[in-house]
Amino acid sequence: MSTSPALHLDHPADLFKSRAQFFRGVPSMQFLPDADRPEVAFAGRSNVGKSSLLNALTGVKGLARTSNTPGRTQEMNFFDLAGVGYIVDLPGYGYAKASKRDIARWNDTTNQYLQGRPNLKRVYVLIDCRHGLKDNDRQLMDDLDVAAVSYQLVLTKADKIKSGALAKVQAAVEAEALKHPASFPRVLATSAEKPLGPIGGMMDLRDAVARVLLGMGDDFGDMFA
Ligand SMILES: Nc1nc2c(ncn2[C@@H]2O[C@H](COP(=O)(O)OP(=O)(O)OP(=O)(O)O)[C@@H](O)[C@H]2O)c(=O)[nH]1
Ligand SMILES: [Mg+2]
Repeated sequence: MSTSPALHLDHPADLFKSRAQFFRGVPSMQFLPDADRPEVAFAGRSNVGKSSLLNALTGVKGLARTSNTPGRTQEMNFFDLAGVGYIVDLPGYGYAKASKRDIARWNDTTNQYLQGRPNLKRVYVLIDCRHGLKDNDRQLMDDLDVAAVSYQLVLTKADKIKSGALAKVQAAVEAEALKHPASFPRVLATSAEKPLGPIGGMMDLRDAVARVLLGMGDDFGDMFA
């Protein structure tokens, strides 16, 4: 497949053979890097597993800071992948005990970013498979619909429930995704703990993210497979 001379990839997901690197923590819009390359962002409720998924996705342990304490990620953290694009780990929303200041920060900075970033090619909206969609997830989906920012829903922590229950949640979330114009119809199920198992879903996510960053368009062929 064709890429820049420095990159020889047999498959899009091979992009992840390059080691992702921390690029910059961004507390407010003025610190954003130039919008000179494609970018994808990971959004979701606090503690849903955004930072863990990013570590599993890139295969770089400790790249994004994870924690049992909700609200761990407080800035937008930018990671560079092979100079091709940025992957952004966003602060979580919906943490009941967050201070007013933190909530305001999410609302202002992260919303501004999500709705006004020209090179933001896709948002991955993470949903804990044990809880399904919550109202604040739906709010984000509505906002992204209005801003016409394309997004895909990704179930996290798939190792925590049985496969039958997972399939049910996946079907329910997929049914809801179909009603949102900017949402992908297909919902991925992932686990950061068991990334290579049958429920790991990591190869699908790697393929999806790499295609977006490489500007290859989506593999609609197996979208409903
Ligand atoms: N079993 C299991 N635990 C997970 C998985 N992903 C994340 N966790 C755990 O969930 C907790 C939260 O993970 P984080 O990755 O820090 O979540 P986050 O969404 O980045 O959280 P904030 O930055 O606070 O918004 C940690 O204790 C993780 O170890 C998973 O796939 N399986
Ligand atoms: Mg985090």
